[in-house]
Amino acid sequence: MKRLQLSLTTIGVVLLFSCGGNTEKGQDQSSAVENQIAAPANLSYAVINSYPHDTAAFTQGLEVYQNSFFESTGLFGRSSLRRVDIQSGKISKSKKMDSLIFAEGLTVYNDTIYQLSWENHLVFMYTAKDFKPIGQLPWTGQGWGITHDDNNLIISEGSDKLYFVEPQTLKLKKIVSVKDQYGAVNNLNELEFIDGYVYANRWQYDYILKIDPNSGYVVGIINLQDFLQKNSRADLNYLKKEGSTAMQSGAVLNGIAYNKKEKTLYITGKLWPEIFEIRLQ
Ligand SMILES: [Ca+2]
Repeated sequence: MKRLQLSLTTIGVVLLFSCGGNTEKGQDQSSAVENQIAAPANLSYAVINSYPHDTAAFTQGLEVYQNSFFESTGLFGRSSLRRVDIQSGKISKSKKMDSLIFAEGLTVYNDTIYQLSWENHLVFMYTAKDFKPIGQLPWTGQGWGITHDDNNLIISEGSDKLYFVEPQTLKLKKIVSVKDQYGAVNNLNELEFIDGYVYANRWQYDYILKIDPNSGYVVGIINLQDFLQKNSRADLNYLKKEGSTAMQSGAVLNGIAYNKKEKTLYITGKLWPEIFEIRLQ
């Protein structure tokens, strides 16, 4: 009955405005389309490999640069910047942060490492080659995740917003609001830019979102529910140890890096024992 009433109302509106060139019916439909975002496609994948990962690494950012992982780890007193051998998981270079810094995401742009901090309102910059500090820039919001496209750094701060900023100055160029068919999608965390799309972990959710950076629409979803339990070869009992960081903060999914050559994704989580390589199908 309700549907019938709505239909009659719509007909009335159409009749009322049908004299105009651009009819109210047309406008009505277009605004409806704007508000109706299609449900994201379920992106299937195959797990093709796994590599050891430091279970003390509270992973906040992961990226591949010159055939190594570059990783940022968080927590006060435990934050670090690392270069890690992909196959062995061995740390080949590392820099410990000041104990008052809680490090977050990282990206490498033009041979410069950009490392976020959570509530310190600073972005740290280092040479990618030898981790030599080359400056720091103020950032007003929280820092969660960071990646880059050809011209911009792209930063998340735990909300539904992606901030596109100028790399040299962090000057804001645009803000993209991320949404799906249900509305705003918050808690955007670690990021990776892949073939024109932003992929994002959502804090405390077992999936990775594929986001169109122009519309902000979530166009795809990689479902990773119970992924670690299903795929790990390690003993995961340490994650259940009462009072541990893993129990308190959650050893949640939070790491996405892209292998351009193989077109595969590396995914991991905070304190996870492995980094998994997956290929989207
Ligand atoms: Ca990343």
